[in-house]
Parts: sequence; structure tokens; C-alpha cells
Amino acid sequence: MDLITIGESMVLFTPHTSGPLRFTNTFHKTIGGAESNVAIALSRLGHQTGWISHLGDDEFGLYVRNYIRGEGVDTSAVRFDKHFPTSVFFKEINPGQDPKIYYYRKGSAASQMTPENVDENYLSKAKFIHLTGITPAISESCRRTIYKVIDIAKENKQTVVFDPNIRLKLWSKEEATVVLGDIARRCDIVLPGLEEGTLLTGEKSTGEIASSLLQGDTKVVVVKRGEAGAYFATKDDSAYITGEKVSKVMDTAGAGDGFAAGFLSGLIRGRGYREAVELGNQVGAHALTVTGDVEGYPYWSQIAPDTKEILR
Ligand code: KDG
Repeated sequence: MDLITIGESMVLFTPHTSGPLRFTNTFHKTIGGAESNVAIALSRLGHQTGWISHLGDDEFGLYVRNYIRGEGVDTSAVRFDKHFPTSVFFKEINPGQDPKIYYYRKGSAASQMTPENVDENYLSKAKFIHLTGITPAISESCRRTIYKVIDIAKENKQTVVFDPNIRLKLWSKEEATVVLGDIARRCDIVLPGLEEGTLLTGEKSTGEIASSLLQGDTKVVVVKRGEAGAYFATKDDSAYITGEKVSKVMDTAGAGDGFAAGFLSGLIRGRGYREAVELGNQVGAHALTVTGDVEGYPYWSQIAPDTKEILR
């Protein structure tokens, strides 16, 4: 496989109307989850991906598993838990603003993941291991699981990619800064947004954020700046890459995951960092054109129209 990721995915209910949810009567049902977003986006770009998680042994658990499996992602390492439910979350649409998010995920099946559950053999099957800062925020055992996954991946000489995805609804700023700062410095590739980079390092500029993160084991940092593009830095190279213009932004959720997928697709295809960042910007921009997380992710044939690759 090209990439394996681990994290919680949930049923996502998006209202048909904007405004406070107390006045909303009908919703569209789909799924969300930063890690499965990356696995799905990469699968659409033609890569082999796997997703590790726990779901409730319930209707929503089957729905989430089937959706992700239907996108060509390997879900054979997903476990169904009889005692804890699948999470759900709701978006509240307020025009001109980022949607408000309401999670119902405390005590979920995914929050019960433990280091003992990690199948080392399965994990060893991919070149890239993708992690986000959401998983260590959902429970203490998930946090330990992430550390174990990093240790295994390092032993296997796999490349660990970390997207901080800081969710301050799940924990305090102080805790997030300490834990995610430590995790980031253990990973090979770190993909923060500008604000996230500042939170993790205390630095304000993209260059200083990258230098600070490059002091650990990290080999490449990409600071994402939305429409303004992205800045990548290694120990001996760096560049700003201009972003893509999107005429009508429907919803920014899922764009960072799309960026990660595009960037990693570039690396998997053997492209240099500049081209990989361009691909990240392109896939991220596609994600902005829809209200769901994953519906906008392009197939490789949309990125490279003259491709001979067949749609999966
Ligand atoms: O990146 C998009 C995610 O934020 C969304 O799908 C939900 O995974 C999610 C989370 O925990 O916020």
C-alpha cells in the first residue's frame, strides 16, 4: 500500500438550510473524518490506501465503513465495538463564515483504541503512515496509540506524515500545544496551517515556524496558507508556492486533508517538493467547491486530463 492512516470517522449531518440548528429540520447524511478524508482523496488520485479505526457495531458504523470501503480504501483493519457507538457530528451553516461544528463523540468506539490493538503487521504494509492531531485529542488511550504507531513506523523506516488538525473543541490550547508539538517533532513530514504552526512553535512567520519544527526529526514542513498558497522548507531548501483561486468557496472543511493527499500523491509519484505542493494546492482547492468533506476530491484524470490511468 502507499499509505495507511488511523483515526476516527463519523457520520456527518449537514443541514439543508442555514442558520441555528434549533430551527433546522432536514439534513443530508454523509461522513467526515480527517484521516479517512486523506485515504479517500488519495484513493481517487490512484493510490492504495488503508484506514485503521474502531466503529460502533451499529447502523452508523456499517454506513461509515461501507462508504470508505466503497471509495477503494482498505478497511480490513477496522474493528467493530459492541459496547461503544459510532460518533456523529453536525455542521451549522452560517453564510460567509466557516460552519460551526457540533460533535457527539465522547465515549465513542474510536476513542477506545489502545496501543495493544495496533496490528504491527498491517501497519508495516505502507510506505507512508498518516496521523493527525485529532486522534491524540479524543482519549488518553488514543494518544498512547499514536505514540506506539510512531515508534513502530520508525522501526520499520516508514515515513510518518503529521497534520496537526488542532481541534480546540476537544482539548485545551495548553494541552494541544505540548502534546502536538512533541508529536510533530517526531514525524518526518509536518503539514500545519499558519495558525497551527504558531500555536505549536510560538513563532509567527512561516519561515520561523518551519525552522522551529525542523529542529526535531522532521525533514520537511509545509505551512498551508489557503488561497495564499503554501510554504515548504527542508533543512536546505524552501519556497513559497502560489495558491489556487476558487471563485466560490462553499466550505473549507476537508481542504487541508485534500492538500495532504495532493502533496503525498506528488511524493508517491516521485515528484519534487515544489510540484508536490502544487498538487496539494490543487486538490485542496477542489475540496472548497462543495459543502461536504470528500465530495469535491478529484480523480487523477481531473488533475491530469491526458492521463492513461483508468478511473478506479
Ligand atoms: O478535516 C475535516 C475534519 O475536521 C472533519 O471531517 C471532522 O475529523 C473531523 C474532526 O474530528 O474534526
